[in-house]
Amino acid sequence: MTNGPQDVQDVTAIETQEWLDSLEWVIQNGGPARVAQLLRDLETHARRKGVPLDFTPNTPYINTLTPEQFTPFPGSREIERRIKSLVRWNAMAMVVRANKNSDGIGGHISTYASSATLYEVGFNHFFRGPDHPEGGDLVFFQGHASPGMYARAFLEGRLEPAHLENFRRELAEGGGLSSYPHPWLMPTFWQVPTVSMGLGPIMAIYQARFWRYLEARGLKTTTHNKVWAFLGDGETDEPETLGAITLASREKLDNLIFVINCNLQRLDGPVRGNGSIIQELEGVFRGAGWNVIKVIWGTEWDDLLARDKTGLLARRMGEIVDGEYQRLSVSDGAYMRQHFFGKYPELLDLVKHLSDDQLKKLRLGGHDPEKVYAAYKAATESKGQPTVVLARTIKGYGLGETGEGRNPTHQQKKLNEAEVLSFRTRFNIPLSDDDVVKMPFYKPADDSVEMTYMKQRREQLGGYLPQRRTEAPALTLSGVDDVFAEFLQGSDGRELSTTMAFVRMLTKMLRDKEFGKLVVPIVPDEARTFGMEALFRQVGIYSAVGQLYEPIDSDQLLYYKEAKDGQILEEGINEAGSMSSFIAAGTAYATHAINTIPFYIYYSMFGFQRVGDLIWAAGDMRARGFLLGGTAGRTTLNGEGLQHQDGHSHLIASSVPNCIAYDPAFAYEIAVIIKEGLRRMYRDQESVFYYLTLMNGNYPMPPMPEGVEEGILKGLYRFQTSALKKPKARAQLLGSGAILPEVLKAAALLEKYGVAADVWSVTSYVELQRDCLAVDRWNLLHPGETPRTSWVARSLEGAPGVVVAASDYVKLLPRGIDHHIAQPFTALGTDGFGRSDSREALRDHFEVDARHVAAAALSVLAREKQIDLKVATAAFTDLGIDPEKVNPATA
Ligand SMILES: Cc1ncc(C[n+]2csc(CCOP(=O)(O)OP(=O)(O)O)c2C)c(N)n1
Ligand SMILES: [Mg+2]
Repeated sequence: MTNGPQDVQDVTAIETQEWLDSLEWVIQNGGPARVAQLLRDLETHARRKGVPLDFTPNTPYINTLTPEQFTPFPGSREIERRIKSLVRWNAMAMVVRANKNSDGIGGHISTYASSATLYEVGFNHFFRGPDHPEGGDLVFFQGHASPGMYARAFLEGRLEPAHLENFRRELAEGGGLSSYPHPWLMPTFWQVPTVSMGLGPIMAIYQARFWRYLEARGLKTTTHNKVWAFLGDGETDEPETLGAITLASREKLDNLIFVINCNLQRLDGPVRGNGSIIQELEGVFRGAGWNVIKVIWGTEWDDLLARDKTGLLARRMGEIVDGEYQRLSVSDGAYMRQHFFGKYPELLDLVKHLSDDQLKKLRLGGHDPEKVYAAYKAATESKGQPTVVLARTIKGYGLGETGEGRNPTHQQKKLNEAEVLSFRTRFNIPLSDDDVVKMPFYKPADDSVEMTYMKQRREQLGGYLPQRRTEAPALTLSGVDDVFAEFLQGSDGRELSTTMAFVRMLTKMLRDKEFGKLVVPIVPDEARTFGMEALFRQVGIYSAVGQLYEPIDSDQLLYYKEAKDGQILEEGINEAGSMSSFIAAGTAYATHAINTIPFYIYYSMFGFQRVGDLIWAAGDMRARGFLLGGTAGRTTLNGEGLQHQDGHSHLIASSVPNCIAYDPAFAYEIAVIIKEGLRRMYRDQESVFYYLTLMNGNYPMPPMPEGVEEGILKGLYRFQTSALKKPKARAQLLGSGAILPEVLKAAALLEKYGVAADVWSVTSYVELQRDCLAVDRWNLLHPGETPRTSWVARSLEGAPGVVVAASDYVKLLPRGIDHHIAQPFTALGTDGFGRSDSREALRDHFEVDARHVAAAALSVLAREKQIDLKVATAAFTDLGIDPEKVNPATA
């Protein structure tokens, strides 16, 4: 008997077949759970015997759901196809017309062209509107697919042709449509801004988690509602897109569905020309614990896969890289036969009964409503896991030779006559050759089958989407004066920081009968930094599962308490996630008609500059709430150095139009500001949000002087008037935040040189500057009328002497108001990278300590000849000011 290679092959084949037969027997008799268990046991056994097994998070490059697992499509395929074609037409016409009317105005055709089926199946069967008896869903639409949403809203009768005509021309007469989803610009339409890639996905994850929080806290039942996030495959390269996906699985967010439009292309070219974005994403999401549903192939492929007994077709499908798929998806049947099936004779055989034309018509999964329907159905029924649907589509689907699947298709804004005609024919739009080239918007009669069907579907699903409502009842805030009263009294000489004062306020707010339960404290692993650990015990940290362990500090009063109804969102070291929670909580008044009040406290340096784009999105989304930049100030945060000491967040804050920013120095200022913020946002329902910097320098908190509330809110008031008798000269010192105590010391120093200095507290350069700019503008537009004056100018009018401003922020902040200060003026600030050192050393380095403030006043007074130059130079020596010192701005 020989034992040659052929025999080995035969034996291997027989052995394989025996194993497969056994498995088949278990599949038939034991069911899927038993099969899975058996395979796990086999794997464990092999590993224990030291067999190295490859780790693969991937499944073959075929649909996740088998044809048997498909639920029959419940709608009318034919009517839905016609509706979809009409949406496609109007979306395309809108962009093309806009660019004809106004060359270069932009817009996107190819993204929606690739995702029309993904959206239409959602609209007709899944997305729940706000009037659904079980509540509505929230859909994050892919930003540059907006033409499709507008086109649908037009067919639904929610937008007029004039709106579509003015796509991207919002300033046109009668208004227009914003390029992308912007609730700020279209506050009754768009709910979430999505076009900054990556922000939609991360916001969606935290949104879904916040819904759980609302339910756990007894504020709203959200059990039946879903958060849908539509994103591009290119968009998944943004770290924000994938950076928080493990939170979704850890929290078992089965109320969250991602739909990734895998058209394999981004703006410049293929997302993964030399690889497979679908397989890559499958691995990432499965590895992170998500339910992954791949929708790659359309129904036409089912028969081929069923007849492919050896798995060769599935193998071939997995061999091809995306760059080649991009070509295959738009090539003709002959090319497919040769290049796709032709690799293996068996596969050629498999498709020999199909003509080239039939091969060309083998659809992809994302363009097949039945496949998409089945995927969404499975996604909505997922238990205990979030779901991602990876749907394969063709970018620019239906746009003809120059658009479909081509690399420049993302930027395509125009179609030539032949392309328009063929689009019309392909999608069966009832327009004649003559009409069609004029690209009219087209809407069938209201009582047509399509319009009736469309409306009925939306009625049954609870109304139109997107649709933004603001029905949250206003809060009365009747107890708010009591909450804050104690902070107006001062601390009786006791030294404390503004952070401590704020935390005490937060503690009191949490106890308020009306709004205490609505307060949402958010921290990114910094609660101890801010002295907030007492709140752990008091209100608990939210955890979907409660506390499954006995905390190590359980014997202590202030232990780390996690609870199902915990109120604090402890986000871990994750400013982007925390900001997404802030947005979810800050917009719940619109999403859920609940006025939750977020207080997000973080290291101020990791706010505006780190997650500035999310803060911008919060502004766009009309979020309300309080951002608290803790450990703020370039010189006030002892020792931390260049990466932690913030001297510019207020500058960036000033660029967000509805962000009201304060740099308060005293507890009573914070009390007045937060009280006003609560009133404006939750009683008067204004779409603004607040930013306050908080410091950890300790000093006594004075009682509030009479009549300063208006000044605190406007940004400037006189805190102290000099009592110096017969002064030689006078100065007005403006101090803010942590530097105000230095300025008070400077005022005392100046008296020694015969200068009487009044001290002003500047709570907000941002607000002062906005007022100045508004006044400037009015005066410009009304040259013939009595000029208006700003709060700064009115406040400082007649105040004698020179003005010196000092803050722990860059000089540009006070410089933003200097044209409204009539007196000689100079600004001190903390421009430059800084150093790790003590507060004292840093304030010397940046020239913002009491000595430098006093010296600056004397310098300006000398230059203005209000004091003798000798007095100033002597003072420089006295105070130890080195005029040749290194410039901190460039050091
Ligand atoms: C943060 C950010 N960077 C860049 C862009 C510009 N941009 C808009 S769409 C796009 C390509 C999108 O590709 P993909 O996510 O695959 O979406 P598709 O259009 O293919 O569906 C780019 C780069 C943006 N909007 N946001
Ligand atoms: Mg793409």
